[in-house]
Amino acid sequence: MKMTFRWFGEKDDSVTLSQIRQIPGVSGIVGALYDVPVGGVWPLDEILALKKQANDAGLSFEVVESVNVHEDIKLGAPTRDRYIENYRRCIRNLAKAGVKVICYNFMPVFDWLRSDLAMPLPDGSTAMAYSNETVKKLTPAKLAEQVADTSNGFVLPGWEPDRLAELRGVLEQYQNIDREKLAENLRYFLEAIMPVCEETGVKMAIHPDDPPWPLFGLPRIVCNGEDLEAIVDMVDSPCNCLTLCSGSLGSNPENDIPALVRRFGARKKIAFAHVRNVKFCGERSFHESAHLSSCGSLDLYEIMKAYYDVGFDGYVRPDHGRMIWGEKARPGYGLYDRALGAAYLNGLWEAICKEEAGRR
Ligand SMILES: [Mn+2]
Repeated sequence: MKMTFRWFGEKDDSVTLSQIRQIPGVSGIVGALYDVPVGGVWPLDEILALKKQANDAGLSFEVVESVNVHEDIKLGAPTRDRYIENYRRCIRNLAKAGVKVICYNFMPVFDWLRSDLAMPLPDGSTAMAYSNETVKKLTPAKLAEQVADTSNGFVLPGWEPDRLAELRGVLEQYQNIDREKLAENLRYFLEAIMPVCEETGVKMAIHPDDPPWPLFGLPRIVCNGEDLEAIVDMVDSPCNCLTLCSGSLGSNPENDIPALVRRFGARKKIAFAHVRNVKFCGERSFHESAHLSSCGSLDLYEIMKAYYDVGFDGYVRPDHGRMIWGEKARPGYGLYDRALGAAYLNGLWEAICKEEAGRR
């Protein structure tokens, strides 16, 4: 298991590489180039510069999150082949810089959604939350506005102004896209890029939809075990893998996370693990919580035990954290609570490893 930490770059992150380097057990960053528009090719020199920055700070850079998929690919538009060719070139450039895993998602329009980016918790911290009641009352445009107003001045991934400017037009284009069509477009994309992945050894790791249910009538195809199974079977390749995000999938109590880890871990389909906790607050409603099992609805010990049992040796990150100790940072991406999360996951892992070694 290789513990990593997402980093948004010198310009766009309140957390520094030297702070990340000091979190015990964290060996690398999960990064991206945020200046390249969706659909563009990431320049090799810029990727190498990011890698050098990380390496100079004593951290590896082997995981990218995300190379976003252009909307035309998801829509199956006639222009998609040009964007797919760019994606292939992107994979080649990332491979040249030593990147091993690319996390991506196939969510129409909205990358991820919360109704509240700073819900106060009883201990005085704040966390990102989703209330079905609130979302039902808002239009997509209103929600986008609300996200922009409460993000502490940061532009959130998936909520970039250029993407939101075209919101209405893009939503209209999806009117003729159902689940089957969207899945077919994913298959087309995967079939086109897998040869490059196999040649370069880069694994594509699809992130589940967050939250894992349809929004505003838009189809969603990465919501549960059945969906994940359909995707890994869509194109048979060792590079067609998953980012198993316990928080995203776990927002639906019907998703049994340890069982999913065992099911897909046994097939070596999990390239990247996002491990965090959520607390259910009613039908399609939840808030993110501290990682500790007793703070949320998921059993993090059982999740880590499942990773151990399937011999998981991939990348993991604590994913999101609450905002604690007065920190001002990108919602979900402060230093303190994610560092606590990493330390806790490392603690569970050490205990599980030693317990199991004693048994043999
Ligand atoms: Mn995640």
